[in-house]
Order: sequence, then structure tokens, then C-alpha cells
Amino acid sequence: MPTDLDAYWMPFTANRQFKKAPRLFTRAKGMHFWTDDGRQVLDGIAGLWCVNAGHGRTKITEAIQRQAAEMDFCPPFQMAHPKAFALAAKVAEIAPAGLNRVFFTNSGSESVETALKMAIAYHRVRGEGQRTRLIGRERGYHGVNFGGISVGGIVANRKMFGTLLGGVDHIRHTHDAARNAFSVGQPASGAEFADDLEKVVALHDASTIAAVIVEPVAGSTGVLIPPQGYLQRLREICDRHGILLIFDEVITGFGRTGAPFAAQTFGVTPDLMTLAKGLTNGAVPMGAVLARQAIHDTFMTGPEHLIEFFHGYTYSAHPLACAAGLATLETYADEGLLTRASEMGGYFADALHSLKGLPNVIDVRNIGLVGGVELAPIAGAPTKRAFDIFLDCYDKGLLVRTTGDIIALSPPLIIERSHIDQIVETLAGAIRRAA
Ligand code: PXG
Ligand code: PLP
Repeated sequence: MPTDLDAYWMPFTANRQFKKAPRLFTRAKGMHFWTDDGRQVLDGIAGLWCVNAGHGRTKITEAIQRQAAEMDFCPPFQMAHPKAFALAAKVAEIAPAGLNRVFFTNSGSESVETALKMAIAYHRVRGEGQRTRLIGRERGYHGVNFGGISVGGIVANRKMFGTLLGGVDHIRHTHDAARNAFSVGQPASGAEFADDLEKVVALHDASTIAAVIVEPVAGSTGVLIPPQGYLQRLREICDRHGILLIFDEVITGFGRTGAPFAAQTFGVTPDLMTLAKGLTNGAVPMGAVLARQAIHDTFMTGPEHLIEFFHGYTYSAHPLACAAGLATLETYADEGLLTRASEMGGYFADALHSLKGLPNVIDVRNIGLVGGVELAPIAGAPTKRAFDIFLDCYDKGLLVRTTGDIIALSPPLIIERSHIDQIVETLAGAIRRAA
């Protein structure tokens, strides 16, 4: 245990509570973490929705070690290294058809800022510079930078930070407990929530709107599964009005929903896609934006010595991240992990939905290997019931994630049935004790 806990200001953490009773991990392998006092904890959330191939994968670790020794850094502006091209090509290979141009960032938040800027700049390069509005959705999470919180729909992430970006509007979220509670997989009702986009178009006129950004499955705000037909309808409305559709697949990317990307699971292809997390199995920070080739090509005009897109990060396509990404994609391919959630999803769904009927469980939602269990809040103390369950599970050797009074699960895709059993048994016990 470190002796001085004061200097580290922890992100998205109840700092004072944490520092009174710190929870420290010092080792991780496969499906597990180990605490500083040697306890084994089953990882029910793939780290933070990112360690899709499980922890400590030798191929990935060794690729990072080799790269660090060979070349630590390469400037990404006006220079490059071979692994950046190799990784971009590999990502394009598994992406939905047409999304074959890859811009690297270092996080999901940076991917979102990049995609929003790309959308606005794209319209401008095409001679429609008045298309600047960005449309997000209630309960959307798109990282924590100014663009992302502006299109995002989480009040706590927005209200402290001033006026945010101008020219942003939101459509409603798709969660409809009254009609869809305890849906297995995609809820049957709610495709019409997409028609909100028509209302926004009617209000602002399509000629002012650059893009709409949504998570195909909203992760951070509690695993909100898109109703059947909803994403298709959003796509149609975007097409009708020349609006770019951005899928934020930072969580859903790399196998979480049963196909490499949620776009494939749901059969809807966006114009831009944001990625991060599973791209390197969480081992080195990295994100990416995938663009339709036509969007990329629109920028490739004018004198060839000029920069086409004034955007990039010091650590874009970092050599260690590219090495980790290549080894990660090989691991996913070798072990069939990008479709494993479709094989395990049925067992996972049955296990999770067995929690229906326990005290205070008001909804269970799932798709692929992601699930949400929603609890009735304690009167006057919202979030406390779920947080107590989180602490109880941790005590009993299971790591889950909470958001509001929702427990989220997104285990590594290498999960076996016995782990699913352990997750659900531990969670059930904690839910009963929290009643
Ligand atoms: N978009 C989506 C859809 C995300 O889920 C980001 C963007 C931002 O990525 P970075 O790498 O900048 O964190 C995310 C990240 C949670 C939780 O509440 C979820 C995320 C991050 C931290 C916590 O479980 N998702
Ligand atoms: N701030 C200053 C003063 C910088 O010089 C730079 C990059 O050169 C940045 C911020 C942006 O850093 P990054 O490229 O790592 O996002």
C-alpha cells in the first residue's frame, strides 16, 4: 500500500471515500486481477470495457516490449513508421465494407473530437460550409472533451463546464422501461424514437446539420440496447437529408456485441466510426476514427504539398500502440474472439435474466457479452444501492461497474460458462444483501 495517497487526484472517482479504504490492483492475468493483499478478483468488465482478449496476453506484451526496444517514438506529422500503415489496413479489413480510411488518436475522447471535426470540415470542403450543427442524444457518452460533452447527454458531465459548443441539439434516448423492461436482446418497441431526428431537421433545416452521433448500444449510461429497426431508421433519415451518421463504437467495437463491430451486428453502416479501448486490448492507449473512403477522398484535393486536414496528436499512431494493436488483432483472429460474444451471448443472457425477481431488480438488458441490471434506487439516496453492491461484489471477488443504479457487465470475450455462473451468483448474493 502506498504511504501517501494525497497527490493523485483520481478520475471519475469518489476520491475521499476511496482514500479511506483504497482498492488496489497490482497484477492481472486472463479473467482476473489480484489485489495488493493477494486476493483474486474476477474481471466482470474487461478492465473498463477494453481488455477484450483478457489480461496479460503474451503476444501483445512481447510485441510492446520489442517495439519499445526497437523504436520508442516516431513523429506522426510528415513522417511515419511501417506499423501505422499495417495496423490501419488490418482495422479496415475487419471494418464494415466501405469504412476503409483510418485516422489514429489516443483515446475514445480524442476519436470523438476528431470525428466531429472531420464531419464539419468535410461539408466545408464540399462547399456546404453552413452544415455545422452537431446532433447528439440524451444519455449519450462521447468522452469528456468539449465536443464530446456537448453532443453527450449526461447532465453531471455537462453542467459544471459552462456553455459548451454552440449549435448542438439532442434527440431522445431510446430507453423505454414501461414498454421494454426485461427485453432479451433488442427491444421490440421504439424504432420511432429515430423520428426525433426529423423533428430536429424540421426545426433547424437539414442544410445546417453536419452530423448525428450515437452509440449503437449506449454503454456508460447503463447499457441501452437499440430497439429493433431504430438504427436503420436513423440511417434512412440521415441519407434523406445529407447528414453524416457517426457511430461511437468505443465500447461496442472489437467483438462486444457478437460481430467485430455493432454496425455489423445491427446491419447499419455509419459514415464515420469512432474506436478505442479494444483496439489495443487496453494495453497501450489508442483510438481511431474510420471514415468512408469518399469522405477521405473529398479532402484529397488542392496542391499536393499542402496538408489536407489540420488535425492530429503528438502520439497519433504511436509505435507502441501500433505494435500492441497489431498483436491484439492477431490474438482476436487466432482465437475467434470477435464473434465469440455471439456464441456465449445466449448463455450469458439466460444467466443474467435469472436475476429477474430478485429484490429491487427493475430491468435486465443484454446483447452479445454486455449486460445491464437496473435497480430501484434507495429513496433519497440515488446511486447508493448500486454502489453498495459494487463494494460487496468486490469484497466477494468480482469487479462490476455501476452507473447510477445500474450494474454494467462487459467481461473479457475469453469468458467461460463457469465465469458467467460465478458473476451471476456473486451479483445475486450482493443484490439480496442490498435489499
Ligand atoms: N465514447 C464512448 C461510447 C465511450 O464509451 C468514450 C467515448 C471515451 O473514451 P476514453 O478512452 O476517452 O475514455 C467512451 C469511454 C463507464 C466508462 O462509465 C465508460 C467509458 C470510459 C470510462 C468509464 O463505464 N467509455
Ligand atoms: N499544448 C502544447 C503547448 C503543445 O505544444 C501541444 C503539442 O505539441 C499540445 C498541447 C497538444 O498535445 P498532444 O499533441 O499530445 O495532444
